[in-house]
Amino acid sequence: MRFLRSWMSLTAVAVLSLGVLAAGCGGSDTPMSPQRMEQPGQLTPTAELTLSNATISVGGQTVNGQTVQHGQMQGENTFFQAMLHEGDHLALGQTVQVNYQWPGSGMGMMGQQGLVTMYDDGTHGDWQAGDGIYCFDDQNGEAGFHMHDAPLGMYSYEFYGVHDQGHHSNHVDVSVTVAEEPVSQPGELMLSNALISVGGQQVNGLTIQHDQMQGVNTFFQVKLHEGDHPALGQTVQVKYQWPGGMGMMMGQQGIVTLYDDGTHGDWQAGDGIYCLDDFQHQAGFCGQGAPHGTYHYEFWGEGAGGHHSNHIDVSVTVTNQ
Ligand SMILES: [Ca+2]
Ligand SMILES: [Ca+2]
Repeated sequence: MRFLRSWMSLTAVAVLSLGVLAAGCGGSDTPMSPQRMEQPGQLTPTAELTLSNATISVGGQTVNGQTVQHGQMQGENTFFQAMLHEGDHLALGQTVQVNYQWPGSGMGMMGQQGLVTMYDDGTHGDWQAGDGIYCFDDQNGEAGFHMHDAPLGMYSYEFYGVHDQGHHSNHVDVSVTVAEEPVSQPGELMLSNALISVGGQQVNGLTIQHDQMQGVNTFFQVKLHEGDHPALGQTVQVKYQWPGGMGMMMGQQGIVTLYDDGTHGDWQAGDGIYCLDDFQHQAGFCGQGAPHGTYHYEFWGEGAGGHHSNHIDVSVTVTNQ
């Protein structure tokens, strides 16, 4: 009996859907995309929405999944951006939303939460109207973490597209942690702000396309402190592990050195910021034969007495999708 009832209700739904479809086909005032005109028999009314490239940046630096310090963000806004597709086209005139959840200001307290909308109409910080890239420049610190009174801790963001017919895209989660500027004890080395960039774009934790950075150098940079001063004349090393290539379990691995002496791509000698411009593609992932997959990097500082700083892990994934 239960089976019969559910069968009957299924039939009713099917009849209703056919009715709606027939009405849609018959009405000359119903706007239809060219894609649907070519395939009138398809029951799917619209192509699936796909959200990609969700990024959060501050001052032009992508901070997805990173730990940032209040001091780094002075005078900058939190900027949200994502790309929306409908089938294999850019999704135009739709909506992208971001659910945000701030960290609590006290033990066990829930932080501020809410929803902001991203735009593709040239307003609210959107660079170009109608290109399928939706943006929101959060000047007032509504969802962002750049205001000086924003609490410390982890901020969670959930991006998703909403079609004007009501259905949602996939959801993409991004988190950012806001921390105090690290201070170490006198004599203790402390590493912070490890970053890997390609063509001036920070790529920590990101998935990038092999074609986008072919032949560009991978750039490594990190800050080393000792107490509350920059740590000068020390050594910073990065251990790298490439993904395995075709049929290989383990990829190439090794150690490279970062410099604070104005050589090897270091912008300024003796400022405690250690760099390496990897133009030989020794550790980086931009060389022609660099395999696809996830590259792992472990940064640490070494003092004259051989003692190590904290270690920082950064990964970057390369695809050809
Ligand atoms: Ca746009
Ligand atoms: Ca330097």
